[in-house]
Amino acid sequence: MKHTIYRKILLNREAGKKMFAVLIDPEKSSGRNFASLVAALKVASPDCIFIGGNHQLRSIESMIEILKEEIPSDIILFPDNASNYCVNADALLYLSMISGRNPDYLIGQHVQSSKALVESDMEIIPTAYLLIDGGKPGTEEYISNTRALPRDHNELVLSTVLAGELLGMRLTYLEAGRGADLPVPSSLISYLKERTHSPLIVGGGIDTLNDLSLAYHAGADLVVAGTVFENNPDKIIEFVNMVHQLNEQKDAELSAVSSE
Ligand code: 1GP
Repeated sequence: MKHTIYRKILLNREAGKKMFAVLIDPEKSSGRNFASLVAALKVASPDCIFIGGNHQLRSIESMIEILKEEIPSDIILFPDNASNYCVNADALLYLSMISGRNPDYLIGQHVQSSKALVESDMEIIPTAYLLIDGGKPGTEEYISNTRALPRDHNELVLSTVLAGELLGMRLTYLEAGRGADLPVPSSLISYLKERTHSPLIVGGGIDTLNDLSLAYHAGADLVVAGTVFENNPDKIIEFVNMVHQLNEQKDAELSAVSSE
């Protein structure tokens, strides 16, 4: 089993470097939309592209082929159900929705896809997926038939993340929901950062550079954004530049410390 991308995430976290992913929903990114998305991604490539959607998708194979040819980002599948994957991506987040109690999203979907995934060449990354109340009922709740965790109950979220870690999940994904009104609170991110070990992915409702900066400063290792780019792909460039700036600052701090 490969661990290349997971290792990259760990190494970046150890070096204090932040990572950024653009979420592409294939249903909303066809034709001209996709072409302008690719054009922006070529100017400023994020660390990863997440491919995911809430519904049954058309074939995403050719979309992945184009992305792989055009940009250097890792292509990671972020599937919403067992049949929602194709094997030419670099990795797949093997999500277990541990914020909910729907067995289908805890293990059922996994049993359906496990054999094919083991036979594929993709890196499979066991990921604890937690829906956090994003200020409005999200599609994720509706589709999974689960309820999001309250955004102000830090201890409950912590117990859930720790349970995921004890079960062997390598990454923790805090999801406020696609197009959420409110991103995951930075106070919750920092609370978890101090008390957990797995790299933290944060997504949902991150629409501004300020949202992005708050998530990183609170302790997010990898931030995911999608909706904000749907009508304005050029914004990707601003977001990626900001991550580069933060990482350059970190490098400068480290070299200042080592030359003391
Ligand atoms: C990824 O669902 C999010 O975790 C993406 O949310 O579309 O609101 O950026 P947005």
